[in-house]
Amino acid sequence: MSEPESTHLDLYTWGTPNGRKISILLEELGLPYRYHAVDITKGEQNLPAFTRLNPNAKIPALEDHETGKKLMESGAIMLYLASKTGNLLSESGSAEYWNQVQWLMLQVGGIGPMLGQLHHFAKFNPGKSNYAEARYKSEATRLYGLLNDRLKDHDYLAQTYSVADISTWPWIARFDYQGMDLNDYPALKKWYLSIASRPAVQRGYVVPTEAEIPLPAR
Ligand SMILES: N[C@@H](CCC(=O)N[C@@H](CS)C(=O)NCC(=O)O)C(=O)O
Repeated sequence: MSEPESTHLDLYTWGTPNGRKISILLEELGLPYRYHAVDITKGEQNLPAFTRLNPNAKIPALEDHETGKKLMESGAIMLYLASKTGNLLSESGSAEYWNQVQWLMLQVGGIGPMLGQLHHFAKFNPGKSNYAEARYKSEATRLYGLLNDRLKDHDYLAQTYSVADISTWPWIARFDYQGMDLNDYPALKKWYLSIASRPAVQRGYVVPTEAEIPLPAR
């Protein structure tokens, strides 16, 4: 992982899917950055030092001292970093660009919120709402099926490895929290394992704290 003496990028993050998207992307892009742990289990996302960057009080947030830009929302941060470098996002306005953006938006607007709620109800608060557990489990099942169908005849969500895969992958890395078995989704499992083997993904996964990439049992 990069912890350079000199960089203009500061990432504020925690070891969750939304945080890992950005550290993985920074590693894939080869951009030097400093990272700062914002422990959301201790409420640090609500401290003024963080809400000056993201008034919505959620990680991740990025500060670019070169441009003076402060950014909240993982999807916006991904578009910003990829556009800045011209990598992992196709030329703006091209057919492939919109292909990548639609899968990125599906993650930000659908996959993340649905799977995140499944974590809340099924993993951390089981038994509190049977309705919510069933609702979010059925959404997870539907979304895993959608991704698996897409990946049956594509190596990546768009044509080539892009911000779309990087934003979705850390959510699938929580398959255990979601009670999902990747063996039921062979194309998704193949995609998951191939991305898990990328050195940049392995470096980005352990920001800001040590963690093991979960691997399916067989
Ligand atoms: N739409 C936001 C969601 C960010 C988000 O939900 N972050 C979670 C961690 S994965 C968080 O900071 N939770 C703390 C809280 O809800 O107070 C994004 O994509 O950046």
